[in-house]
Amino acid sequence: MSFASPHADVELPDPGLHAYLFAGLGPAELDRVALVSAESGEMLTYGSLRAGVDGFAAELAARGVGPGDTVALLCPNVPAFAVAFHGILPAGATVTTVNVLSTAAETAKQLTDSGARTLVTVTALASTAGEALGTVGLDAAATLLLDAERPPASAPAPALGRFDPAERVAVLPYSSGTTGVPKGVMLTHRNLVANIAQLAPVLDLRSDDVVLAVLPFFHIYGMTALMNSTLAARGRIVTMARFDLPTFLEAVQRHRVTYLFIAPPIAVALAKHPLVDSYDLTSLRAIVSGAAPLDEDLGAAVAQRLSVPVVQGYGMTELSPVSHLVPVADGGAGIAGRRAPIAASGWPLPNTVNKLVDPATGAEIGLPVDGLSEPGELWVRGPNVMAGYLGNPETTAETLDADGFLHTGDLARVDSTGCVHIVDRIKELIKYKGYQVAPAELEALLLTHPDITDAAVIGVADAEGEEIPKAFVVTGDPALSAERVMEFVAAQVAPYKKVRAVEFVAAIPKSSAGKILRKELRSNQPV
Ligand code: 4UV
Repeated sequence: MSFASPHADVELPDPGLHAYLFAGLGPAELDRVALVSAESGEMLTYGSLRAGVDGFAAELAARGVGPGDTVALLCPNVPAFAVAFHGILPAGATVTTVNVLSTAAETAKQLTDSGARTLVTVTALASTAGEALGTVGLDAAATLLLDAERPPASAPAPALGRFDPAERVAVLPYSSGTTGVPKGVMLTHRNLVANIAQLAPVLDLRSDDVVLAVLPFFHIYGMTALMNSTLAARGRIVTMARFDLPTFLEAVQRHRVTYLFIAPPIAVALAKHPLVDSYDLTSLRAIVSGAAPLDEDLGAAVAQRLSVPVVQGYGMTELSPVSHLVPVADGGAGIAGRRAPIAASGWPLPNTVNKLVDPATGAEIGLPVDGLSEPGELWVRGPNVMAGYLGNPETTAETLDADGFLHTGDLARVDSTGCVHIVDRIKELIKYKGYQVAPAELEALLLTHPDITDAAVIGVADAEGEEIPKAFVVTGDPALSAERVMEFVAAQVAPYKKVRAVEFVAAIPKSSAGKILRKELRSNQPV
């Protein structure tokens, strides 16, 4: 039995993302601040943002970039990110956002897979960008530098021919999904616009809100929830290029921030760090946590210390990304008189339908009369479900079924009102501080070590309960130490992908088809 969102459907806007956000800007909105950097104070009004976006689109068009092309964006959270991101779309192209922590080799891999021939970046990342371009046979001419000093160009945007927002891919973020290495997730203009519209009544962002944007815009959470939803509401975004607690607290105080989007590691700092008491954080009215499970006691400690409601949202790159949220309106008061516990991920967003399916039997699990249901895999259908994985029809078919349901690979329980509690992950994916780590990528890398004959990687909890990647390694060399294995990986991957624990084993448990039996590895871990 499927269950629908308890919210009334919202109207799904027709236009592409650029027109949806910028076409209706009224004269009174042009002088409002859209983005301001917490670090440099650099600022863009809605008027200068739109002018910059149009000028950037014109510049790309003059370089020959147009429909069918993909442009890579390697940029931290600075106001110019929005200029580049939204400038690529009216040029008719697709944006593939690259994690700023990526090594040159990882960036090159994404350039190759996505087919991007142009890379937009900032001076600070130009050397990684240059190395990556060199690897794929492109030279510096393929780079477009976005500098704070660069005045927004004032050229009019290129005339965009008619296009179908439900067909044209707007962004191509990378996600490993339920299995394997990272893949390009094709999100259309319609997907992104729909998710902003579905979120609007539930997020309750207003034009007088000030949102602190420390979660990266290159990840779909930052892109849709922080950047695009705030722009749609005509609110103000305070950008932070990286998390550091004093700058974060100072920014909340100085900019009178009202709304925070966080991932659980930031909740730990807000609940526990003594520095929090030294700042005036009374401007805050809402905190949304997502990207990984938030512990009930931890969330409650943040809510109590800051006197601000803390609610969870649940999302996945393949869902543009949000499918569930505890409504922020009414201070998280809930639905149908039911206040969700902080540990709950919330109710399905408007215009979506869910199913809960027993992964062993395929049987559907219905809503319980009271309490929580049995656990099942969460399936989601709605206008925010991706078009598919780029160049990967088989994996697309395994994830997205013929009825339009996306199989999330997450195990959930649900209450009688349809409020979802994520209880476990049945897919391979590991989350380190909210960042995706694909075991298949680390396993392939470990196998390139001359002394490693077999390897498997799973997520385990460290002493603080934080999920970390752990490698199981088979070697014939008794001198190979855990440290050497960790150093070998660390030298070749972005820091969040490091292997942080190693166990030497005689053999990796595998099925008769040669698939790693991760469940078996997991069940041998101390809890
Ligand atoms: O693909 P991804 O990296 O995507 C995300 C997106 C999270 C968002 C986005 C917007 C929001 O407003 C919001 O609240 C959350 O993380 O990783 C997808 C996987 O991350 C885990 C789960 O395993 C997904 O399949 N995950 C995401 N949110 C939660 C979560 C959560 N609230 N609780 C437990 N696991």
